[in-house]
Amino acid sequence: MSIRRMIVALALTIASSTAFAMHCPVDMKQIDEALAKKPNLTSEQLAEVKKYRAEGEALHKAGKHQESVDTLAKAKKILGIQ
Ligand SMILES: [Cu+2]
Repeated sequence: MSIRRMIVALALTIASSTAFAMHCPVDMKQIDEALAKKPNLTSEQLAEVKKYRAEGEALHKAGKHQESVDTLAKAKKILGIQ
């Protein structure tokens, strides 16, 4: 692999990880906003949403942004976001 290709590959890796890093807080904010509106969920669903929300935040802080986005997506699905 040439130096030039390595630099391009590195730049793409940084760009994509930054995109994920930006995505988790947006998802967390959407979940918090939905929760603040007192969604019409069962207590089981609410517990699940809160569990995924907490897991997502922990994964985000651990730098596992893809896992975080996937976990937060489960919470969003229960809340009916998007
Ligand atoms: Cu993240």
